Amino acid sequence: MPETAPRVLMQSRMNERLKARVEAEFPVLYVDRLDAVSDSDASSITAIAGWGDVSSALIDRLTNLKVIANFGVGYDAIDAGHAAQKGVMVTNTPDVLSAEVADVAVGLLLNTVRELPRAETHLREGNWARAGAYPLTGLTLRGRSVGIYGLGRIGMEIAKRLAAFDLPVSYYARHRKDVPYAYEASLEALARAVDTLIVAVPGGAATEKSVDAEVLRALGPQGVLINIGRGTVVDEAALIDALADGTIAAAGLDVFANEPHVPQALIDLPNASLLPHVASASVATRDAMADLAADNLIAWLRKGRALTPVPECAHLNR
Ligand code: 8YV
Repeated sequence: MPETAPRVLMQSRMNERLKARVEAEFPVLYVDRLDAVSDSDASSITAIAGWGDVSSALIDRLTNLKVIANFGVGYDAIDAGHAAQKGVMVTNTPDVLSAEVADVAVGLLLNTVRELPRAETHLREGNWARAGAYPLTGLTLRGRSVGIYGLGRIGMEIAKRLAAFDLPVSYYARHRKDVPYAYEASLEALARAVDTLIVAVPGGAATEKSVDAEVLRALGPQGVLINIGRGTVVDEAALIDALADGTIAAAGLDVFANEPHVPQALIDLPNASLLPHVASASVATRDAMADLAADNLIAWLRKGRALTPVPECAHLNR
């Protein structure tokens, strides 16, 4: 049987550079959602680029699929285990965004404890001249001890930055690492040991709602939660309760359980600092992510070798 000619499936709302890079090499079929691909088109698709849910059912429908080049480091929306079983390569974009995301994690922490966005609103709305200085913030970064949940590439970059802020850092991850930071054997133990918890783990079943009511209680009334990982990691309902009743002091969130929908209860809380999933969203970093996703896709389709396969698929590399 002749090889199916490459044809790439992509969501139409996608990074322009990634679109341009892929279009320069292969025909592209744009869809609103990946699972909206019609049965008649399904067998012509050899690659998926960008992001979107890729379930085992979708992988099975795309009978000639060879590669899924994810535009992002987190690939919890893709059933990579199923892809690997079927010999379908999955790639992601590690490293190129780590420093950018870590910068935003620290910025979000400062925004949360020092209320910088609210202070700016105070100025912009004329309240400084009219009503006087912005109130002193009840919280400060000084004297805090920080726990990082997930010490991968992004977690390490965050830890490096916090050291420059003279803050003690400890961590919890599945495995202890050879790093100069204190290790706690469980997430709850980490929350108990610190007053500032930064979530930098991937999403997916293994971490779903792992930051729950008990972990928030362990963090305590001076506690600050920062999440730049995935919204699914935090039990959002428990967090809303904890912020409302003083179980913890404040939270800074760049990611949410059901993006782009953010619960109104969270928006209404004055002690929540909220960003619309922007940690990697600079032109320079998104360009680097687009190039790495495109290079992965091209390398796999043309040479059978991916640059940054996800661990589940690393063995497929020639
Ligand atoms: C992007 C991300 O927002 O890399 C990730 O896992 O969450 C972000 O950098 C996402 O990939 C959408 O483009």
